[in-house]
Amino acid sequence: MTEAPTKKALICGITGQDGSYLTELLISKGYEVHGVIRRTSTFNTDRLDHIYSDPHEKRVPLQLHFGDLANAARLRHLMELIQPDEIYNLGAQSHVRVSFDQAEYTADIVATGALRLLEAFRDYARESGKQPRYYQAGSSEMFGASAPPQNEATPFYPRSPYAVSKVAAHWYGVNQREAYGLFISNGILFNHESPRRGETFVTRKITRALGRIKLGLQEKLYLGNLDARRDWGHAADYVRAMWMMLQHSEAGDFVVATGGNYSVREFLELAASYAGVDWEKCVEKDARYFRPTEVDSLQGDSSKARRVLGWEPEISFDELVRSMVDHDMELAQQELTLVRAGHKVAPRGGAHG
Ligand code: NAP
Ligand code: F7E
Repeated sequence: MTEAPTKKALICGITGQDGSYLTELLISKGYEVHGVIRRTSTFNTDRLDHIYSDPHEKRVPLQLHFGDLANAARLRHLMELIQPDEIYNLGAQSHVRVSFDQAEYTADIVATGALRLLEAFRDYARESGKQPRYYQAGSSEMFGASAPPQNEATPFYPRSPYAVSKVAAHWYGVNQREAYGLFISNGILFNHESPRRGETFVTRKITRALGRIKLGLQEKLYLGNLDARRDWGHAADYVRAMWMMLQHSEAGDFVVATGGNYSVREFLELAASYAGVDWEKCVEKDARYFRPTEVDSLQGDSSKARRVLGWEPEISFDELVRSMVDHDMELAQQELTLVRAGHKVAPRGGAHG
């Protein structure tokens, strides 16, 4: 019996939260995974270090290539070189607050960058004669001011340069699907978090600070709007939905969400009670973390993904919060050990977090 050829995936945005979980999932399914990484002056592969092996070894399941969504020629070259069966575009300047300060850059990477990758994909599909499949990482931010619950029929009403750029990327994908008959699926994913979440997104900022406050490494946690409401799921569940979209017989657009709806304050209360910290004594408001236009409430209706793909989340909100607090308590413990040994540790929370 002949073995099925190994599937190849190309992931743009592999060093991010979702990129690392998706890589684990694809390798567990026997894929050869290729990732696009940006050249940086310090290592940016922390989230992949546990998966990565020496490229000099024979048949390594993960290979990394320098590239950037700003560089069309390189994206095209990588596609021709790797000949992937599946392409996942997770690359983005993904911070909503930062997108107000760096609107043009955000549009260049999130909107035009998606177009660059899609055009490389179209030409690769045509020239290779293969039928590759493409996933575009869309966001619930595209719904913005549209009232919850939001599903595939809800009008987009973006409220930030990031969200406007994601809407453009979404429609570039739809247009290429219709114009050229390509397999391009858009995920419309609601917020998803994990212990690997970037530290300037609110959930991780909270759990990271609670660990440090509990162990006396930090006194205050500065936050913005505590009344915003989000539908928070776990990233490991959400990358499975991405993969399922590309295994389905037809391409389409899919909302991925838990259906829950909690305020930032509720997340904070739950995390703080689990961590054993009195949050009212240490949390202060800081105007710099408010957005010029806010997205007040997101709650996804993912009945299409559940019905058509058979997807459903496996990790509850409670489990998500606990796993993040546990992880960050452990990190704070490691920092405390360093401090006691006389090392200086950097304060957390960025200028725009
Ligand atoms: P993330 O942690 O911020 O990761 C973003 C990834 O994009 C990183 O690998 C980053 O590389 C890469 N990137 C940034 N600029 C790039 C460029 N110019 N060229 C190529 N790659 C670039 O985001 P995430 O949470 O994993 O989210 C993955 C995708 O889903 C993003 O497109 C995000 O906008 C979207 N999304 C996220 C959520 C969510 O709740 N997490 C929800 C809906 C949609 P560096 O490591 O070098 O910075
Ligand atoms: O903010 C409020 C803030 O930055 C959530 C990205 O992955 O999910 C993410 O975007 C809420 C907002 O995520 C702070 O105003 C209060 O209402 O964690 P966040 P986000 O903006 O929802 C979507 C789906 C994406 O696609 C994005 O890529 O929390 N908030 N105080 C704060 N937010 C931050 N960051 N920091 C604060 O101090």
